[in-house]
Amino acid sequence: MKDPLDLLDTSSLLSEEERDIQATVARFLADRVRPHLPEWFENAHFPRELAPELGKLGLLGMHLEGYGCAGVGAVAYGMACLELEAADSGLRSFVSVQGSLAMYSIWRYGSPEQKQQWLPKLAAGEAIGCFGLTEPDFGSNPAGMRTRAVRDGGDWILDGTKMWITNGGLADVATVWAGTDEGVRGFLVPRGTPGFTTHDIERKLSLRASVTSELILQGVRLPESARLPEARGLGAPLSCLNEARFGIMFGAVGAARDCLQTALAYADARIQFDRPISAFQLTQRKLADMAVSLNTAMLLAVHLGRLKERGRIRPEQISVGKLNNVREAIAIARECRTILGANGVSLEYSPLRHANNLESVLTYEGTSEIHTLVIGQALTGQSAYR
Ligand code: TGC
Ligand code: FAD
Repeated sequence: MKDPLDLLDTSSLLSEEERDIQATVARFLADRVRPHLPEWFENAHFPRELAPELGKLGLLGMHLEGYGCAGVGAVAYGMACLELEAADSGLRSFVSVQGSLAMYSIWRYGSPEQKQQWLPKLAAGEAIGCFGLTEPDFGSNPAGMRTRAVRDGGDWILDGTKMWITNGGLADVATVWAGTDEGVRGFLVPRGTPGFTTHDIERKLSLRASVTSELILQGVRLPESARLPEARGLGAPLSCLNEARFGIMFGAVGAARDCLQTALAYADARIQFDRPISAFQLTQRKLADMAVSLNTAMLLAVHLGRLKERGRIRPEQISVGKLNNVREAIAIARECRTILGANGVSLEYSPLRHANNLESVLTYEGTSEIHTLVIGQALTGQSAYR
């Protein structure tokens, strides 16, 4: 059946394989996840047992080649993110952090032994990874990080704190970025390493169905074999962010689509002044404006996905996608909430849950201000961060 929200037939831009992947993910979520989302959100619960199921579906590190990863194209990966975030941003975040940050950092910068040790388990969801870049005093400006790694004979000693780390409290292995005398370096810190503890952040109003933690490193001794040998400088963690930001650009479209589907159905069923509220011009204006934004966000995502598949995407183009699509998605989620009236503030309906989640998405992986400045720098040649 034709989807009325796909005004521009954007689905015709997808291959059969991409549509199949999208449909498989959507079916899994409908059966296994959607019925539980309000409860998970309310109880601030991420079901760890989902990890092997996501692994079995091939969703963990799905755009990476080898080591049990599915090796699909960028748009197929994006469509999986879209469906995951149509359910809940917390779920997409789990998959993004596992595949695009934790696994990608090892896949791109790890030694053959590190790849063999971690990637197959992470791809299967038998192990969970996290990625620690942000610190309490350094979020948008990771160059200032205080976490230090100092050589001690053949070993390294790490000290510092990472903050707001998705999957931190669940992770079997953390990719931790630290300053050294030679610049920023990455380290793999297994759970249980003496001196390494995590502390989950509570009372979040956003991304509640996701674990977010503080990582504390106090005199953590690691062998040289725990260092990611190919990662040199801040460019290494920033290159991992490109991967995750790419998935978010598609994910945000999914959250927006779910809100708009909910609002459209509600507007059709809800009668006021003896008419469905969908028959009022003011409601139709909201719906039409949102459908235009949704479709243009989707076009942008697919276009950038095709550039990525050709190996031609640039960081500032990913910033355009992340900035636009998250900004549009949060505006859509809030507007849909208004169409639901009082029911819009209930967890029985998804728009306000999505809007609250998107507050985090607007901030993490580079705030909207940082992406604006990335684009500004690409336009003018001038860096305005400092
Ligand atoms: P700058 O001097 O511009 O760059 C330092 C080096 O990095 C290179 N570089 C990049 N390389 C690859 N991809 C990119 N996007 C890159 N951006 C910069 C650059 O060429 C340079 O290389 P080299 O060889 O010359 O040393 O760095 P800066 O200190 O001026 O900062 C630039 C800025 C502000 C854009 C950057 O710091 C930034 O992106 N800040 C935002 C931080 C951020 O996004 N943190 C996210 C943490 S992870 C997370 O939020 C996970 S959320 C959970 C989920 O994903 O679901
Ligand atoms: P700040 O950098 O302090 O920014 C505060 C405000 O100042 C923002 O509006 C910002 O745009 C603005 N600002 C900062 N600098 C400038 C400037 N130069 N010009 C104009 N405005 C500026 N991090 C990880 O490393 N790993 C994770 O897995 C992870 N998961 C997260 C999960 C959640 C739920 C959240 C909320 C965050 C997560 N983060 C993670 C952290 C996230 O990346 C940071 O929150 C983000 O980079 C912003 O940093 P900050 O919160 O310290 O804000």
